[in-house]
Amino acid sequence: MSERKGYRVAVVGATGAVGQQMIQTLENRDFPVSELLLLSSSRSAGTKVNYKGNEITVQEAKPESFEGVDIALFSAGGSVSKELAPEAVKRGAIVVDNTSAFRMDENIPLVVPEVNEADLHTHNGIIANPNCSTIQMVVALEPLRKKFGLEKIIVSTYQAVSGAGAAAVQELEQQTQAILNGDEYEPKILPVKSAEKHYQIAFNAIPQIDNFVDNGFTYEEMKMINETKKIMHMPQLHVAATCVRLPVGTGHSESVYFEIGEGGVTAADVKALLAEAPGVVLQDDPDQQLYPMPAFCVGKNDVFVGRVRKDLDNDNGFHMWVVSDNLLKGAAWNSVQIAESLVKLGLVK
Ligand code: NAP
Ligand code: 3JN
Repeated sequence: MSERKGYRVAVVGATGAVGQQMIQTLENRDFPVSELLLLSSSRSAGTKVNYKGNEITVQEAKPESFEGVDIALFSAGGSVSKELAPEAVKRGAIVVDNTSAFRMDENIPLVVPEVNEADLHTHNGIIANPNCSTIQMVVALEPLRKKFGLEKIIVSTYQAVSGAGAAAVQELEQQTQAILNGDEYEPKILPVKSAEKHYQIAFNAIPQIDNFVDNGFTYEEMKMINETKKIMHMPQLHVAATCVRLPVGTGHSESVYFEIGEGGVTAADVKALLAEAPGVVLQDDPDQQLYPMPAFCVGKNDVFVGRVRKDLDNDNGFHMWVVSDNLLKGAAWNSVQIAESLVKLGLVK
């Protein structure tokens, strides 16, 4: 990285599931931080958080908090981003926003560095970080798109509860314990806290992530569809998604069917490309029962791919299984990686 000595970095949503991972990722990557400002709502202002052996007191996020901040990583929900990200930019900060608030705004780049790092050059102060399910899928598909072209994607997700925040993780743990003990329990968070009905997640699978759009898809599914087209600059790409919540703590899995632009390509060709792809680890050996699983991806920044097969009926069609830590590559690591790219490209003032 070509960089100055350090940047004043703010993490907004510092006490949340994603915010905590952002702080840990800044530390693990040894990101050049001269000062770290941790922001949350008034509820957890005053909480102490450890960073590189020092205790930092969390403060309430306000417009003035961003005076002198160089880089602000936002992960406190869309309404907070809509209100405070422009305030941060007004004060000279560059914002990496992990919410859906600006993702589909045509003036705001939506970036996964392995796919479209160059889009960072077009930023006007805010860069959007895609949805976790989108990120891991496009990292695995991009090398194939580049070499063979890409025409169609049909994806089914198997998503971990940590994607729905710290309260959802607690709900899975407490409900599992209650069911094993034969105790009463009342689901309150999943599938969507604000929805009318809540369902048991322990020992279950819920085919609803976020609320429903009036076309029968959910918002999570529409995020995967629209964000993929924007990141790949392919408005004509055919994409369909079904998103399902599973009783897994961390690590989203995806079954991805895709059709490339040419015939005659073999599964071995696809695996050879994935073995060399940036950010991808190929784990694919049926003879050795080698394939990615979420429990073994937790804490890792990579996207793990396995079960690569050629479709039996379509010469252009392939299937693969894609797993990643949704809080890292899906959120915190992709955001910090964007910040690293901004520094590398000389785009931070
Ligand atoms: P979480 O565990 O519930 O944490 C929410 C965080 O936001 C907490 O730090 C909370 O502070 C803070 N917050 C809430 N209201 C605030 C306000 N008015 N002002 C300032 N801070 C406020 O949620 P999470 O799982 O970390 O997710 C946070 C957000 O990240 C989500 O809403 C979503 O937009 C985004 N996200 C993105 C992805 C992705 O796919 N890229 C994945 C998950 C989440 P307190 O402790 O004070 O309440
Ligand atoms: O449920 C998941 O696994 C991912 C959830 C992401 C999420 C949760 C609440 C609000 C988002 C997101 O990043 O798309 C948002 C949002 O910002 O819309």
